[in-house]
Amino acid sequence: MADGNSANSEPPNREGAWAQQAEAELPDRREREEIERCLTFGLEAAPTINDRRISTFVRGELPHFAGERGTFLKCPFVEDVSKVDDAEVAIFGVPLDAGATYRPGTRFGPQGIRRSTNLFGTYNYELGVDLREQLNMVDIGDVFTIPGNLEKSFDQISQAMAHVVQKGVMPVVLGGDHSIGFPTIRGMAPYLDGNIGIIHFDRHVDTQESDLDERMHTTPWFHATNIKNAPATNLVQIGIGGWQAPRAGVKVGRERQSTVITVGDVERVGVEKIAEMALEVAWKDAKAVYLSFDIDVIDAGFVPGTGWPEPGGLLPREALNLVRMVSEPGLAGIEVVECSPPYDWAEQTALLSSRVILDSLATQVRSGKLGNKKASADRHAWGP
Ligand SMILES: [Mn+2]
Repeated sequence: MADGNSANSEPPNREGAWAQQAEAELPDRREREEIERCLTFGLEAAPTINDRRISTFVRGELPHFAGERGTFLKCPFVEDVSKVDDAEVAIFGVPLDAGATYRPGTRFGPQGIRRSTNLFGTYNYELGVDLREQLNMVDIGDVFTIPGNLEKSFDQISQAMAHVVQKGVMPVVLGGDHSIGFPTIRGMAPYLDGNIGIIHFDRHVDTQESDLDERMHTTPWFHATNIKNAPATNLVQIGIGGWQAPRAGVKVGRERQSTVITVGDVERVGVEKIAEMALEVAWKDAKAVYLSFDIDVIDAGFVPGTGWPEPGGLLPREALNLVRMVSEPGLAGIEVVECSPPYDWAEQTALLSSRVILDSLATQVRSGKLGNKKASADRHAWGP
């Protein structure tokens, strides 16, 4: 366009322009605290270093290639989980692949997802959110799962979930294979005084009763929707389709009236309408909504590191758009599952897994559903 600079060519509601201004309103207190801590604990830098915010030993966010803390986004670690209630959001890993029926490796999912966050800062341009400044989020480490025993692992997962939810903290779960969808819901359901809706992103329905004679990662929603306050009528499944859909699961979905949305539906109807529809189903007479995101919902070309890659899935930007839209009214919890680092290369499956969590949390901060709880204990903390 020859006339690119005239006022007439400015598109309405240009996000780029809004975000450029929004950054000016963000606080920087937590960043300043971090730099101070780096200098105290990591020693002041050598005299030739001009930027005096740099320390001798890495103790903070920078540089991104070093100083791995083993937490999600290098956020504060809380060792004593009895004190998790000082946080608003608690991240924890569920390293499990006993429920995988094809490629294993999701026991390394939490490790891979956390490591991938080394590439990200705490600020997102389009959303105008800085998590370090605005969200009191902690990492509480991993659940002690029992390799080779699904049911014992489920009990550990439900207990961990119940602990966090009971403390009034929002859980964010780094999976693990998708069998964990049942014990996570089972852990939180008793603490909600009403129904819970589930927004489930996946290429697979995961609604059959058993697979290979056990409650594998193809079965979570059969068992979760047997829980009284987690009815299948509040289960909406987005991205379903392809050649990996067991007919037994389809039958159960039909009988229990889950709502299935295919990739073709997303393409034809558009992400905005689909998000509206998903929210309507999930929130109908429900008290809370949970997001269960299987990374294999994204086209296999983008997510090689997963248990059952299925070509023809969502594009990353469609998926992230949908995640942001369904997160806006607030969520009771999030799980991202099926990231298998041994099959991942260049970390792209882990990076996308992290983005789902980051974009959802930041959207909830922006819509005012998160970002309201201050840390009160005397600890290294993020947020207001
Ligand atoms: Mn799947």
